[in-house]
Amino acid sequence: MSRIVNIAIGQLGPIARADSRQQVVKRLCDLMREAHACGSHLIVYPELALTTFFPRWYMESDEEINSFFEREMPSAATQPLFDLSRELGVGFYLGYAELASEQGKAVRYNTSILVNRQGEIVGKYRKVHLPGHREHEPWRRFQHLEKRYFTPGNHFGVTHAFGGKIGMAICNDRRWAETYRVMGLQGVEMVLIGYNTPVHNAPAPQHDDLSLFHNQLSMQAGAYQNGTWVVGVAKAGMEEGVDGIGGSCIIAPSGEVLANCITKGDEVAIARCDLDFCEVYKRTTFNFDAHRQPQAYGMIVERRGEMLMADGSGVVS
Ligand code: CDV
Repeated sequence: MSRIVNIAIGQLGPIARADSRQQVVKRLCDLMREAHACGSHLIVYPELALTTFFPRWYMESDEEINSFFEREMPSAATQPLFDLSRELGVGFYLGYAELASEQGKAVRYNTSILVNRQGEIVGKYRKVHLPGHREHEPWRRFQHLEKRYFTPGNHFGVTHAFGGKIGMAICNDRRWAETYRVMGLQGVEMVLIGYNTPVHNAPAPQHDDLSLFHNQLSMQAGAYQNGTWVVGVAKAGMEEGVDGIGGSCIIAPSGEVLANCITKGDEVAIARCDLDFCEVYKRTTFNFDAHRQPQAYGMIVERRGEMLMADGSGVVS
């Protein structure tokens, strides 16, 4: 079986609050057709790719909040994307807001799915690292209320698909070494990541100029240190008054960027990815079995925050 996966970035430009699911799905279908014309097997769309990035607004009404969520997948509105996937033989990663029902209770997740070339869902991931805050913080230029609107997921899994081991993460997850390493320990060969990242970081505006650098730095480190391909895909541009970074790219296990978008609008960029290229990293520098020292890493799972040092420095979590 071929170990080459032709990957397409399906970067989106802004989605307005007033845009319907049907309008957005049409844009996703257009990108899929373009990816297919370029010979792609799999197209990767951004985080929360069916609506505007609604956590920028403080809302209290369940009805209003739930209007941004999907109760089923596929739904009537998203079925055309699944139909096109089957027709063209192009799989996809799609981020969306999921309204799940657990023991009769509604639970909201920031979710992504992996769909194979037959248009079937073969993997689901729920965002683990939810950034931002829970309550209204009027001092910010815009809100980032992911902690209010979503429950965190608790698992980084890997799916056997596209001839290899495929992992998923969502936006803020890409900044955390643990995200990649937990999947690296499952032999991941390609990590798919959709994101919405405002250029302006309210708690640390001095980082604004470094937004694109930090985006690429995190994904390149994750790729190299785990010998895996990484595909990062933005929803970019000026959306409802908030500027989002672009910088969508495909990174090889060497840490090198193989392809990237050059706009902040709807754009396809492609790369031919050989999953066997992971092997030389996984069997040498990052041969986990030969070189990792897990007995020295206990703190990673024993505690969440930095510990207070004997001299009183550090942070008490
Ligand atoms: N959607 C995100 O998770 N965004 C965060 C921002 C808030 C920093 C990110 O890590 O890109």
